Amino acid sequence: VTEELTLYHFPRTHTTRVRWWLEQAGIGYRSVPIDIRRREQDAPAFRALSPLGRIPVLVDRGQILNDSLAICLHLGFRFPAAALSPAVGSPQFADYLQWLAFGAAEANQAVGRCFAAHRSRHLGVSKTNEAHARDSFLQVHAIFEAQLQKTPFLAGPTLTAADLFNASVLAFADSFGLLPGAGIVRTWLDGLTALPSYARALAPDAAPDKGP
Ligand SMILES: N[C@@H](CCC(=O)N[C@@H](CS)C(=O)NCC(=O)O)C(=O)O
Repeated sequence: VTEELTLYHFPRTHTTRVRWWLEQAGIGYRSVPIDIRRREQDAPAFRALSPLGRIPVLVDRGQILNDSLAICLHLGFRFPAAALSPAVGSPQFADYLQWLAFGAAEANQAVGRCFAAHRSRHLGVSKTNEAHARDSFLQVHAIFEAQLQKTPFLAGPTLTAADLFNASVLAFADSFGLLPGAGIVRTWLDGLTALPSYARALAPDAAPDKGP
């Protein structure tokens, strides 16, 4: 385990994108589950790390990072040998930044709006709101389809953290039936979620240091 890294996380949240990064790269970390259903994020000690009480948080040699996009970018610079981040300044690096930002903002927001509508269905959310949310997701989905028709991975010929990040968002969309069942996005997502690192990232308390 890399004792320098501590990850505060919980399965099936924004944490997955970060844990997937570490698991795919084979980098050990101290793992601290924060059960947000039990509101463990409200503990003063945790609020000191994340004032809004949000996960994930990564503490790296005392440096606190409390946003999943910032953490993924940081890890790319910190562990270049993991090769999940293209060479800085290359055209692929620009694509990688573009797709990471797209995942953190546009895709995340579209899926989040659909999830909110889905979850409050029984409360009588207006059909118009739900349809609007679905439309914005379908636009985002079409952008992924178009890109993956051009390149095998979002930022070009090789897997990058932009794939893991966006696949986490889309796997969440899939978990409540939002993702279309066919298409190139589905094939790309199925390939990524079949990676052993994905199962490890979702395990209730991944402890890569424990060994067999
Ligand atoms: N910008 C943050 C947002 C993180 C976020 O929304 N985390 C949610 C779980 S997916 C959370 O911690 N919710 C608990 C709360 O807000 O009390 C990131 O992506 O890291």
